[in-house]
Amino acid sequence: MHVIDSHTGGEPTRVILDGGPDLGLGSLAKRAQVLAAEHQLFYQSIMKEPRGQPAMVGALLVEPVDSDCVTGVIYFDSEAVLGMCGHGTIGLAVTLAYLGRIDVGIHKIETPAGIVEIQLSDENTVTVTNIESRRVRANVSLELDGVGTITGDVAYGGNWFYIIDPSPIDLISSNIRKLTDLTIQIREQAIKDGIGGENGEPIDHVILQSLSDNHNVDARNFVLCPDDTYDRSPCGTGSSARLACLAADGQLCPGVEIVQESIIGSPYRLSYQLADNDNIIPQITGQAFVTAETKLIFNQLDPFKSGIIL
Ligand code: PYC
Repeated sequence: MHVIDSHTGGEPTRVILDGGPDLGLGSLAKRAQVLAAEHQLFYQSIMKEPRGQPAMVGALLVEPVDSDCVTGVIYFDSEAVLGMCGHGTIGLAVTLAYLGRIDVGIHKIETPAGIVEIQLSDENTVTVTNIESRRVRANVSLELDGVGTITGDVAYGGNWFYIIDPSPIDLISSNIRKLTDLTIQIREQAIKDGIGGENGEPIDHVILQSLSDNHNVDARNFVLCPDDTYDRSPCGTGSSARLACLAADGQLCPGVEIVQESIIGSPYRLSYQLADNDNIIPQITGQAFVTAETKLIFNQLDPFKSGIIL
C-alpha cells in the first residue's frame, strides 16, 4: 500500500494511493458508511501505532461520482470516519501537486459531506472553499461532574462541533493534558444529553476558543478530535463551524478575513460568504508540507499488523 504523508500546521495527513477496500460505487456518503461499518480494521491498521501516529488523519482516494472532481476522498482517524476534513484537504491538495496530478489553480474534490473547491496558490498554500456550514443551536448548557455548568454552541462545518467561548482553561500548550481531559468529558456528556445535530447526529469534536495574545492573530483554539487527540492545526471543519457562529451572532461580516491559530500556534486565514439560505460558505487558507512517501507492509505474522488496539 503506497501512502504519502504531509502535515498541515503540524496536523498529519496520510493519503492512501492504492490498496483500499472495495466500497462499491454508491455516493461518497454511502461509501463512507460502508468503510465505517465493515472496514474498521483497515483504517485502524493505517492510523494506529506502530504504523500510524496520534492525531493522524487518513485520506483514502476513491473514484468521484462527479467527473468534474479531480478525486473523491474519504477521511478517517483511528476511531471514526469523518464527513470532511479541512486540514486533510489542504494536505491532499499539496500531495496531488507533489504527484503532478494538479497544477496551481482551482480544482474540485468530492467528499462524503459534499463537493469542496481548492485553490492551489503555490506548492504549499491552499484555500479550501468548504461545504455550507451552519450554527444549529446557541447557548446549550450541560452539567459536568466536578466542573459545573458549561455552555456552548452546536454547529456543523462538515463534522459536528460543540464550541465553548471563552475557554474555562487557558489555551496554552502546558495545559494540553487538562484541555484534553476536559473536552473528552464535555463530548461524553453532550452525547449522553443528546446534544447534537438536527437529526440526532452526535457531537464528534469539541472546541474551546479564546482570544490570542499573538500579534496579527484574532483567536486561538483547542480542538478535540474523535480519536481523543487534539488537532495541531486550527481544524478546517471546526473553523467553518466557528465562522457560522460568528456570522449568526453578527460578530463577523461576509468577506472579512480573520486569523485563527491552533493550540500550537499554527494559523489559518478564515472568511466566509453567505449562502442562499441562512448558511455560510467558509474559506480556509493554510499551508501543508509533504513529509514522506512510504510503502506500508502488513505481515501476517505481525501481532500488531492491525495496530495497537487496547
Ligand atoms: O481540519 O477539519 C479538520 C479536521 C478534522 C479532524 C482533524 N482535522
